[in-house]
Amino acid sequence: MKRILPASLFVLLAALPALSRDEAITPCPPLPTVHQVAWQQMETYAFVHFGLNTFTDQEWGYGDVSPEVFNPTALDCEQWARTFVEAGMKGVILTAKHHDGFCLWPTKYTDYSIRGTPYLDGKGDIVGQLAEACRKYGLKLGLYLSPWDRHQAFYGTPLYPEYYVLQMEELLTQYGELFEVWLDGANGGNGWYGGAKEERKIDRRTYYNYPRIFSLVQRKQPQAIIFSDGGPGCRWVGNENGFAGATNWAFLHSDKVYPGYDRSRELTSGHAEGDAWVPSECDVSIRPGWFYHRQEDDKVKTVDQLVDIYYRSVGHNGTMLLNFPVDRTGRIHPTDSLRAVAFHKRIQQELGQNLLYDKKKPETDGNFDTYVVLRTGESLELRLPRKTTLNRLLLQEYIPLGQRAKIFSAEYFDGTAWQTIDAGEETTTIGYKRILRFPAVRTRRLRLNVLDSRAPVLLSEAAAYYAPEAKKE
Ligand code: FUL
Repeated sequence: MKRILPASLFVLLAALPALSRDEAITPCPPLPTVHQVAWQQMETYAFVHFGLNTFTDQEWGYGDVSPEVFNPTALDCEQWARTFVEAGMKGVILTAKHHDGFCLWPTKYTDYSIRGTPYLDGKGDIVGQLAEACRKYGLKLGLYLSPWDRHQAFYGTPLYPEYYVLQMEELLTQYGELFEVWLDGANGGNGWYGGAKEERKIDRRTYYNYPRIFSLVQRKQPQAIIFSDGGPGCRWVGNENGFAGATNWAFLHSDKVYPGYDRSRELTSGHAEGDAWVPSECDVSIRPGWFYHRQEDDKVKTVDQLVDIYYRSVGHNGTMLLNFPVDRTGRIHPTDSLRAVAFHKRIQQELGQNLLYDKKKPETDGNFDTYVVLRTGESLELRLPRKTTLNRLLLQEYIPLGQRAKIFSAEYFDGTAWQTIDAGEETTTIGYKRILRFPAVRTRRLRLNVLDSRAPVLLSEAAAYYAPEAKKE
């Protein structure tokens, strides 16, 4: 075991030819970009599904609904932004266009947009309004542009990918900085298609010319993370419940997964031997549906459910993308916003104070950039100032140099012997963040054992907490 302080200094020293590079800090590929690390550190951010479906009570509009139905009476993007900030979220991704093809911004390329609605006499721009609210409240903005379009007559022909790339360019150039671009995997099938009302099949791998889309995003918004089933920036986690696997690699085999990939179960844990850094994003809606339905007003997820999702997304080396179905007034329903804020308060209570905090030790100083090096077979003892009751253990690897831990165990000393902490799930990967929940133990000593790893583990943070028993709602 070796203590390293601080990581950035060592990287600098390692670059000097006179000094031999420390074996432990040799990067272990695949590696994230600086943008992927910054994205992962956001941890939780919001999703908004809003559009014609909101007014027709649908989840997947067919593409035939008149924009006239879209008329929110009290639309307020600042109310959304305030809710997200109070819920501890760092950004928001909006469905600029869902599968029905309706556009929430005044695109030049179709009339099937906000311009055709009674809202502000067709002069509105909801992407623009949200971008402004985000700037005001310090949130990052991301946009969802559905590849599948059930409205356009030319969907399925060579023209549509040209239309799609032009729309993408509008979104990438008119609304300031974007942190994420969301490319949904659902596509091809029946739709209105300009009145043809038929089934259209496309080749999900080749039809949209994704390499061109990716390089456009890269050119116009180099910091934006591209989401799809297979990345390249981040990947779908393989379910819409918000859960990543306890074993969760930030890697994929780059040539294998593409938008619309149907072996989704692989995405829950990633590919242990993958060659590309494509971390998981866990998307889930605060209600059963993605769009607003009044009959779901009493089906908003409870604080307990949201907290569980947090531990199984952020606590499983993923990010948590929580969807808010904006209602017909154009606001987030009060039940949803109160729940989200209460969820954040609970997480702050549970993970508020690191009982191991010691500013002299790189693994407990609260600084992500300092770490301790642990080789396979090595252990790290973590001492508490006094006998303390604990039921959470949080671990972080210094991922800029790779994800390394393959199997670990955590133990506590009961006064006589070391006992294994039983988190009720496998203790395999750590990654950017791993949080174990376990029945309370009372101890002065904890121990982390690295049982197998791809390279020495760079343990950036270890934190222990006592989360008070949650009251049932
Ligand atoms: C899915 C879509 O089909 C849903 O409507 C929703 O947008 C969800 C986030 O992704 O693939």
